Amino acid sequence: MRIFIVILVLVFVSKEAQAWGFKNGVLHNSIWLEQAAGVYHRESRKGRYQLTYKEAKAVCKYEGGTLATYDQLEAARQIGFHVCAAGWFDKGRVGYPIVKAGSNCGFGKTGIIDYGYRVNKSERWDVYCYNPHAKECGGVHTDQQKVFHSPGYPEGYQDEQICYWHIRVRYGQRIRLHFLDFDIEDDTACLSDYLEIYDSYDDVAGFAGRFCGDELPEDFISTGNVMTLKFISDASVTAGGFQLEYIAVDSSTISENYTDSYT
Ligand SMILES: [Ca+2]
Repeated sequence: MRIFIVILVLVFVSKEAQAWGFKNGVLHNSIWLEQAAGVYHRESRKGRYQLTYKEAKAVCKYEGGTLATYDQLEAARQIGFHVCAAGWFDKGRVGYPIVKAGSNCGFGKTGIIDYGYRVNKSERWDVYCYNPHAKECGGVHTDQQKVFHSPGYPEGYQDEQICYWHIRVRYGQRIRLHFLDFDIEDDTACLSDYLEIYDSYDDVAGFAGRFCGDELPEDFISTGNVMTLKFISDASVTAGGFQLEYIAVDSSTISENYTDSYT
């Protein structure tokens, strides 16, 4: 019986690891930003390998960037940009940057793993964009505790922002979110600008709330060790933005009493 349970746990853990897409110590998910020297990797919101060349170009353009060139991708790789996912880059070429050789990625080689110029531009891959002036927006947080804020804070945020913050703490811990300041363009359904919380590693599952206006949202505690925050602003009217703090807490310490004493 005990062995049975151990096997169940192992199956669960390995499934979790797959869902997270860890490869060679680098995490890959549509919206986990990895950026270096202005180069970053993007998946379609639908998942991995869903972008045609035309769509890939549109993804970069939408964010004010362009497709990365081979040289830009290589420059990023030289400072540690390592992604185990093939994406379009400039001139219809496909490949990915590998820093550390691994048997399950990049055929054991390092460098730009180059699939060459694709004849069929309807093939579906990810994309590598280049935007050295990308607005500071989103990121991956793995610290035990951190304060972060909307872009430009305490100045107001800008129009047309799309930010994702991913918080990941140690396995077995949970994340407690505490808002310090909050001011987002107000409308009744939060359709214009909003901050969303997802009790999940992406914004597909685990929706936990959408917020706008200037009322501080209540503290939120994740059920697992990951959380995603998504901030969107539309084309007009901005506001002061927000600042928040998260702290990693051990699951066992969370109780009603804890909640009371923290606030
Ligand atoms: Ca707005």
